Amino acid sequence: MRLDVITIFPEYLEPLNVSLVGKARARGRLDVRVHDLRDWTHDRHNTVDDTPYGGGPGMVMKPEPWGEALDAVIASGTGDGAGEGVREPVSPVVVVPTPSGRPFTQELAVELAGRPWLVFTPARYEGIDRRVVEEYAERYEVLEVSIGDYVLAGGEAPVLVITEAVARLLPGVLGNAESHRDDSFAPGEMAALLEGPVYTKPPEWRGRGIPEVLLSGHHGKIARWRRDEAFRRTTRNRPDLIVRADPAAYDKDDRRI
Ligand code: 6GU
Repeated sequence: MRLDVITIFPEYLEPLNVSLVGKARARGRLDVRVHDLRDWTHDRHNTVDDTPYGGGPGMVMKPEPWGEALDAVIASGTGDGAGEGVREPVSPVVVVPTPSGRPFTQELAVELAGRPWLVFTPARYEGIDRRVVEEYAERYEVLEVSIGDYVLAGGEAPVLVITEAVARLLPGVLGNAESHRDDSFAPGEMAALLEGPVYTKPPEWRGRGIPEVLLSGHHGKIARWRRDEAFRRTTRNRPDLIVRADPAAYDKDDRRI
């Protein structure tokens, strides 16, 4: 999978060299390219923003640098340009992080993980001139995405969040292919339940033991205990998820006990 990020703070994306995403890059599962938006400005001050039409606080990112940057980056991967990003000419999904976007969910992460090429356009200030989204939506898939109901100063942190959620779903990135099958929020029979508590060695720590059932070796009982704990935790932390849960799905395993 190829990821391009166009930003005025390339250094903000340094964490993409670390941990899971960094390893995915080192292993060749991810081709990440970070670009400085100011490379596509032409004035002495490398201006990327201006005052909003209609007035109001803050600044708006100018359309011209974004247009030139997106044209150059997209051309480098579609066979129209000098670079060769991807083997066959493919179309990118342009991901625009914005608090006004559609919610980023595990379902959307799964969808994006199935795409060959994502181009991120994290903005600062009050966002990007609307015409940029209009222009590229005519030629490409453009997704405006929010990572939650709060306002950040820019889209770079959301790019890190989205990239990590997507990268860990790519084949061969997580050590254990099974380990995201029962993630909290994973589509499937445990959908809409948070994961319960986990334990490892030592069997006693500061006087605290391990739930007996986990030492029983009884897989059916362990599965039911985990399901019950997941329900308990979800009820406490995310009651909104419980109303969407299908109790029959969670009881399915009971006859094995
Ligand atoms: Cl994607 N961007 C910004 N600036 N703030 C946010 C966000 C995105 N998602 C939630 N808050």
